[in-house]
Formats: sequence, structure tokens, C-alpha cells
Amino acid sequence: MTAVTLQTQKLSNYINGEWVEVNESTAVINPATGEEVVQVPLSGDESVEAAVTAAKKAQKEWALVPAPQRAEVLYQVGYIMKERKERLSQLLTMENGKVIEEARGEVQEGIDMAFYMAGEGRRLFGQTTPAELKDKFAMSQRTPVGVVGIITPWNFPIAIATWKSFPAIVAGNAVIWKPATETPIMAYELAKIFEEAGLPKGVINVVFGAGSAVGDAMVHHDDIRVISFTGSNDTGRNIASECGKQLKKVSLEMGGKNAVIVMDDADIDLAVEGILWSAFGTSGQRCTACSRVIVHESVKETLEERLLASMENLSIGNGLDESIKVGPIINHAGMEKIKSYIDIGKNEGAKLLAGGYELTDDDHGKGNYFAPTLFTDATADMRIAQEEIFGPVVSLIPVKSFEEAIEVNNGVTYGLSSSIFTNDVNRMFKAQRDLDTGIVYVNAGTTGAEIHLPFGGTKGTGNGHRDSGVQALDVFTEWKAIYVDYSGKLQRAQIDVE
Ligand code: UN1
Repeated sequence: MTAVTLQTQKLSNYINGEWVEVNESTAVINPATGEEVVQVPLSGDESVEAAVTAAKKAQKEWALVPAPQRAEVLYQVGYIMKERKERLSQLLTMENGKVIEEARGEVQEGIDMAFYMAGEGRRLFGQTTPAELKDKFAMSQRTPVGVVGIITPWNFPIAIATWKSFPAIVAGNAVIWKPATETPIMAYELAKIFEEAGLPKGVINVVFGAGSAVGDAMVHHDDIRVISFTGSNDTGRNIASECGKQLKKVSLEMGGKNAVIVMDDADIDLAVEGILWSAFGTSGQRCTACSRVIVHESVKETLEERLLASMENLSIGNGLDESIKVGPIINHAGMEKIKSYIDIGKNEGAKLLAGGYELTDDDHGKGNYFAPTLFTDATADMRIAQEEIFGPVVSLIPVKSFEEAIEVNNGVTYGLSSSIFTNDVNRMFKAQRDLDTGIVYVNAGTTGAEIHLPFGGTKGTGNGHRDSGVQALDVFTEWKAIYVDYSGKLQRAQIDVE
């Protein structure tokens, strides 16, 4: 693997097609090594103001460009991303820590989104509907909302940004993007790609920052008509209440407490593979990560044994090494949160079967590494079985029946993803109907959503909107109803109906 390098030591905002320096900055740390990767700007209100001014102006022009031509830019973005896939993947591993194979997968998710949404440029379907009056034509079509704000997380810094920015752009909006402080490089690289692809200046603007400074300014700006946010529950709820006060449209995706159900008739080896991949891949730092295994009591011991045996093969380290399966935890705060849940689980009486500690030996000491962890004999109401941990920690909850499994799966405040391993076709269909989550898998783990399907969840996971899929367009467009009367006379709806 030839090591890639960044062209700069300090990133700049991208506003109105210009790279704008900000005085204040903070270090981005590679979680695998503890070393500084780059400095990220700490912007304030004035950067958001400049970005909105640029975006407002650019959006008026951009909305007039025919959608198939807007899509041409996205095709170019896709081609450049494809050409640069390896570079982007390595940089992603350096800032986020995820293992290189997963980084390549994430970049691929972004490439797929580019081509998929570019295709929407030739669809963006509206509807024609029969009018109730004679010689009258009625239709509904999508129109851009204007300037939209997107706030993206560190765990999928490029894929989630593409889920939000690509539909927004193809639909004729301009975008203000606040990327996560921990992972600004993907935003910087993607902004450069937009620039090279020929996106007119001001259509995308990237404003870096830390804490809530930039996000707050975006949420409170009257000219930003939509906020699309993926991140923590607390932040999402604050954004939602602020947006509520202003009647600003908001789309939220705020995590999960996703379960794999293993029934007595399941292929146990397949279930073990599914659990390992979805619980310990990305070190459990996915919204879709499996952090509960609801297991039929008759196969509990077999599952425990096989899981423990397979967990021994999980190599932990710097994800740039192709042989590594589990990378680091994003930062110290993430690490402290995971550790606190280990104590909580032990105090609640769950049995710790494996892991439960930070790796501090010479090979790992400088990075933030946590051993893949397995609790068993957890009960559905324990905090480790209810709250999102965002780390490589999974808890087995034994149940007596299929019905109980479904009830336990649904008995949490989140509703993002769920999975069932069974070979009984009736159970498969009942489960897909009864599992109260936005995503359901049969005989696969809880991760691995594809970009052309809607991504999001029920209950506390969000507020009913979806990322990716054609459904993402609903966030970034308004429906306009249009009536054309060609009767040559005044026809009053509801009154002059013959
Ligand atoms: C996330 O963790 O927020 O389905 C996104 C998956 C990935 C996306 C995860 N395609 O696990």
C-alpha cells in the first residue's frame, strides 16, 4: 500500500467556491496512533453568514439548470471518487480509524450514491392527477426548498455526507455542510471533488467547526430552510426543538439499539458470522451496529461457545494494516463512555464472558483500542440492553419463544435496524412484519444498508424522514400542486362541478 499524504497541514473552509482560511483551529487526531493528522478550522457565525449569502445567490441560478444537467456534475463527482477511491479510503482510515476494507466499502457507498442520485436527474418524478373540472389539468411536482443545512457524523464521514448532499444538489438546492470535527478530511476531499467536477461556486459550502458553534448558527439562520442531521440523540433533540420553534423542516437520524435474534432453528455458524460483523465491525461505532443478541434459550450455550471461539480471531490494531479486523475507538470520550457501560453491565448482574477492557500494551498504547466484549445473561430492561453504547460491546439476552424475541427487540426507545436468523419461512415473514425498526434483515446481521433503499428508523431513532433512497428527496424538496385551466372561463372548484 503506497501511503497517501494530505496536501495541507491546515484545512480551510470552502465558501462560494473559494478556500477561506480561519485563524483558530484544533488538531484532528488519528485514533489508531494518537498522532495529529491535520488542523481543522474553528469557524464562527460569520463563516456561516458568508456561506448562506453565497448559497442563496448560487441556488437561484442552480435551480434553473435543468435537472439532467445538474446530474451531469454528480456523474463527474462519481467518476472522480471512483478514480480516487484508494486515496479517499486511506485518508478515511487515518482520520476515523475504521479498517481499510471497511473504509473502501464506505467510499464505495458514496460512489454508488453519486451515480444513483445522478440518475434521479432524469426522473425526479412528479404526478399528474385528474382534475375534478372539465378542461383543467392538475399535476404535482417537486421543487427545491432553497438553502439546506447538513450536519454529518464522524462514523461515516463520506457516505452519510453523500446521502444528504447529493439528493439536495440534484434537486436544485444549495448546501451548507458542517462536517464532524473529528473527520474533516473527507469533507475537504469531497469539496475539492465538487470543485473539479464543475459544480458552480456557492452550490456547496463547507464550514468546519467544533462544539455547537456552527450548527447553532445554521439552525438559527432564517435562510436555511432544512436541517438534515445524523448524530447523537441529545444533539438531535435540541436541533429538533429549535427547528420546531422556527417551523424549519428537520430530518434526524440518531442511532439505534439494534438486535440480532437467533432462533432455535437458525444456522448458528451463519448467525455467529452475522453477529461478529455487525457487532465488532467499525468497532461497533455504527448506528446500525448490533449491540444485543436475543437468543432462544435452547441454543444459547452453543451460540456463546461459538461466538467466543470466533472472537479470538479478531485482530485489533491500526486499520491501515490489511490483516486487522477491529480498529480503534474514535476518541477518549468514546472510550470513557464504553468503559462506563462495562461497569454498568457488571453492576446490573450481566455476566462478562469476554473483553471489557482497554488495550494498553506496547502495540496498542498510543491508540484508543477496546477489546471486543461479550456479556451474557442480560435482561431486556438492563441499561446495557437499552442504551446505545457505540462500541464493540454486545449483550446476549435469552428468551423462551419467537413472540418474546420480537417483544424484546421492540422494547427499546430506538428503532433503526433488526435482524433474525431462522430457517422457518413463516417466522421470516412474521418477523419482517412485526419488528418495529426502519430496517429489517433476515439471515444477515444488522449492518449493511444499500444506498438505493431508505435509511432511517422508527421511534427515538428519528422523526420519520429517511436518508438515501429516493425517499431522501422528500427531505430536500417541497411538493407543488399546479392547476392549468384551459376552459377559457372561470371554473370554481367544488362548486362548478357538473
Ligand atoms: C451509520 O452507522 O450511521 O448500514 C450508517 C450500514 C452502513 C451505514 C451505517 N451502510 O451499516
